[in-house]
Amino acid sequence: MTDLGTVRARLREQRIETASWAYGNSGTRFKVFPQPGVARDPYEKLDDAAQVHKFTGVAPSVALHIPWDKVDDYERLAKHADSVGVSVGAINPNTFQEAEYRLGSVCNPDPRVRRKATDHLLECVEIAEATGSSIVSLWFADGTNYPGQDDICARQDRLAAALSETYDALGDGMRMLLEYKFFEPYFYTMDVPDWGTSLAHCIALGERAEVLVDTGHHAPGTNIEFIVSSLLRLQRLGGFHFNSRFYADDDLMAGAADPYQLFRIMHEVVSAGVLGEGSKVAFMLDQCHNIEPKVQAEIRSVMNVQEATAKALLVDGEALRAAQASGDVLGANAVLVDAFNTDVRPLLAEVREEMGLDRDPITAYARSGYYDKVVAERVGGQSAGWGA
Ligand code: PSV
Ligand code: MN
Repeated sequence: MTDLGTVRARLREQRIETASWAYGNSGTRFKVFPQPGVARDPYEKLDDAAQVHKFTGVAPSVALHIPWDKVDDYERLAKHADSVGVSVGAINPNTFQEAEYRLGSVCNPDPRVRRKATDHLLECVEIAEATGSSIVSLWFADGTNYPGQDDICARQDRLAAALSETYDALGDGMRMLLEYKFFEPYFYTMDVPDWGTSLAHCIALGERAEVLVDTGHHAPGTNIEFIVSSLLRLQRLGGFHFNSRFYADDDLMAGAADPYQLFRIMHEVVSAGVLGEGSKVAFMLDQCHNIEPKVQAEIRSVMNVQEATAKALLVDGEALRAAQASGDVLGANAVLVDAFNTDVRPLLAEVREEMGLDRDPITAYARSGYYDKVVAERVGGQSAGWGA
C-alpha cells in the first residue's frame, strides 16, 4: 500500500476543475427551473467557483464555454479570476446553438457553415491565449438522424480538416482535447461517438491532441475503466469530464450514481501513476444542477471525486500484484473491494485540516452565509443559463 504520507500528499496535490455552466440555470428540454442568487455573468460564475475552491482547496480552475462566457475583455476576466483565487481552465467551443448547425457544425455538408464553425474553434484558441488557458476542449454536437442522410465517411474527412486547422493554430504549451459521445443530439450517427474515433483523429493530428472521457457519454454497461486504462497505456488520455448518469447524459453529481465505478476509474489513474503534481490528465467536472443548489452540489462532487481517489490510493498494490500473479481471483478482487469499503472521510478531513481548511466543506460553506449574500445581492439582470 502507498504509505499514508504519500496518500495525503497526493490528495493535497489533486486538482479538480469545475465548469462555468454548472453555476448557471439549467434544466431539460422540458423545463429550466430558475434558482435565486444564480450568477448573471461570467464574472459571477467565477465568484461562485471560487467558493468551491475556498472550501475544498483543490478546485482552482474553471472551464469556460464560448459564447456562454463571452466577454469583451478576456484578460480582464482572467484578472478577475485571479483576484478571487482561481484561474481560467479549459476553453469549450459551442457547436450546437446556432441555427446554421441544424445539419452539423464542422461536419456540415455546406462549406460556409463549416467555415463558420471552424472560425469559432480558432476564436476559442485565441481566447485560451488571452486567458492563459492551456486547453481547448472540443465536443461536437454533429451527427445525423437517418440512414442515408449524409455520407458518414465524408463527414469524417470534414471533421479531420477542421481539427487539423485548429491544431495548427494551438499556441506553445497548448493542447487539444477531443470528447466523444455515443448519442444526442443526433440519434443515428454521431461524428465522434466513441473513444476509438476520437483516438484515431488525435493520432492523425499529433501528440498535443488527446482524448477526453466524459463519464456520462457511454452506453449503459460500458466498462469505462477499460477505456481509461487503454488510453493511459497509449498516453492519450487528456482528461475527464466527471458526472453521473443513470440513463443517458444525465449530468448528475460525480459519484452519485455509481461510486464504485468512479473508484475503479481512479484505480486505473493511480495505477498508471498520473495523479499528483505535474499530471497532464485534466480532472474536470461537467455537470448541470437543475434542481439542487449549485455551489453546494459542486462542493459535494469535488468531495466525491476526492473520496474515490483516496480509496484508489489505499489499494494495496503489492498484495494485488501478488494475488494476480498467483491466479488468486478472489484474493485480487478482495484487495480492491477492501479499499473501496474503507471509510476515507476521516482521512480527507485530516488532509483538509493540514491544508488549513475546515474538515467539512459542506457545513463550512453553509455557515459562511455566501448563498444568502448572493441571493440578496443578485437582484435584477438576467441569470446565466443555457444560451446565455
Ligand atoms: C456534451 O453533452 C457535453 O458533455 C460537452 O462537454 C459540452 O461542452 C457540455 O456537455 C455542455 O454542457
Ligand atoms: Mn462533457
